[in-house]
Amino acid sequence: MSDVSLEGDDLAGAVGAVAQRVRGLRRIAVVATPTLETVVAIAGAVEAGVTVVTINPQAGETERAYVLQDSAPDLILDQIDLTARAALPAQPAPAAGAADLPGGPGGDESPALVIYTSGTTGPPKGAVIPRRAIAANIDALADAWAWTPEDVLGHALPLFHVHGLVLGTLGPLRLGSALHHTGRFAPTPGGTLYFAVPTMWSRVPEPAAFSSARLLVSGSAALPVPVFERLVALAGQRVAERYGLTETLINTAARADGERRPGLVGAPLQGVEVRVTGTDEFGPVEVRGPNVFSGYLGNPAATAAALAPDGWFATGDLGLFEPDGQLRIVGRQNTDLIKSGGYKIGAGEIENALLAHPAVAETAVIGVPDDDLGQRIVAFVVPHETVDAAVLVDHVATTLAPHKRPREVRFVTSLPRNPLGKVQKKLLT
Ligand code: MCA
Ligand code: AMP
Repeated sequence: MSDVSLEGDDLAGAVGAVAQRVRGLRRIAVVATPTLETVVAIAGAVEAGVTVVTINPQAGETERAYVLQDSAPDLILDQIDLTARAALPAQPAPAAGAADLPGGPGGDESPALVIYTSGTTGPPKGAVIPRRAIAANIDALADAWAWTPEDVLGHALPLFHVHGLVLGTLGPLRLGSALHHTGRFAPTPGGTLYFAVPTMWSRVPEPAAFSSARLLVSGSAALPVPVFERLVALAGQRVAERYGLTETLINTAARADGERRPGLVGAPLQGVEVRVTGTDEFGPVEVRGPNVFSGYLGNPAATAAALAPDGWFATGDLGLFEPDGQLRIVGRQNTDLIKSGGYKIGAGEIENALLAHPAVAETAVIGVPDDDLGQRIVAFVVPHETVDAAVLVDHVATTLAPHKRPREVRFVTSLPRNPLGKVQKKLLT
């Protein structure tokens, strides 16, 4: 891919042109390829107060159809070509009733983004992220990381999730710093600040190339201690970890001017409350603050299950506070949520996809520890008929998305079940 860039008045002009075209719409879906077009399209919609539903450009038919049906956008921007203005409506329809979303267009409580995130069972849920959460979170991160317009941020993150979109794109746009999206993760000329998931930090071939950066940040999954230490030894850099969720954006972060210790994800950001409940040494982590989402789109039951009326959000993570006030994440309450390469993937969603294949009689999906991905997806399958593992892997990759595909399929004659017939995943190895 050749280098393309946009800055200053040209950037503002392109964003303003999109804003003008979409203003008045209720929500649009953007197929968020990692391109400048996506940045301009999303920024334009945000400027116009139009909600953006992000779609993974690699989403398969089933996943994409589900997201579009669930979110019912007024317009889908796919393969956006900014020169082809025909892709955008000349006179957008007036806003339809947005009864399912709180707040008026452009107001602080109004929804800026709907980002789909996996649950343990069934299809993903659309997390509704209001404008105030994005603004508050970026400003709190600017404080934690001394992030200024002089920074040059480098990353290679996908643009349909919080990490690459809210932190990695809206962050520089709000704070006025440069962003270099590098395609594949690599150092960039003048780079002062880098964001990446642990898999990317672990794969860096020449860590020394990052030695001139001001701050390296890792998040979306736990950074293994050996990866932290390798960057200390070979780049002279202590990576700053931060901890977040799609529903809460970022909750805690190691500070640029603070101690950065391996295995710790820092202290709560400005304005964010974090508590560990229960009486054990570690317990469920809960979060409250302006960073917390409004709810799941059209799913009040799921919202009520996670977000209490007094504003505390149950993250599903288990953690403890160290004596110095930094949080340590020690695991998750539900092992049916898998983190692979920084993506959250629900075991149930993959099981449902596999069960839709005619050769699959029964299946159980688990995450197993993996040096490269953190966890890798393994599917245990009881087949009806002979089938190649590769066919099933491809089936998941093409109906859902490639990152949700099992990295391994193990054929078995039966699944271990308890007397009530529930699969005992702990016995699967
Ligand atoms: C492989 N490929 C396939 C198949 N096999 N395509 C179709 N069918 C198949 N059977 C393709 C893939 O699409 C990909 O293509 C290429 O082969 C390599 O695949 P894969 O091995 O999956 O990719 P990878 O190199 O292992 O990716 C590792 C990665 C990626 C780059 C670290 O996992 C990644 O981008 N992770 C970021 C996740 C993230 O942003 N999470 C933030 C969530 P191609 O090369 O063309 O793509 S937000 C969050 O968690 C909270 C808020 C937080 O705290 O941040
Ligand atoms: P997602 O829903 O994709 O936004 O993933 C959120 C989950 O990622 C959290 O609930 C955590 O389990 C995990 N996570 C994010 N950042 C970290 C981190 N620095 N250390 C450990 N786990 C993390």
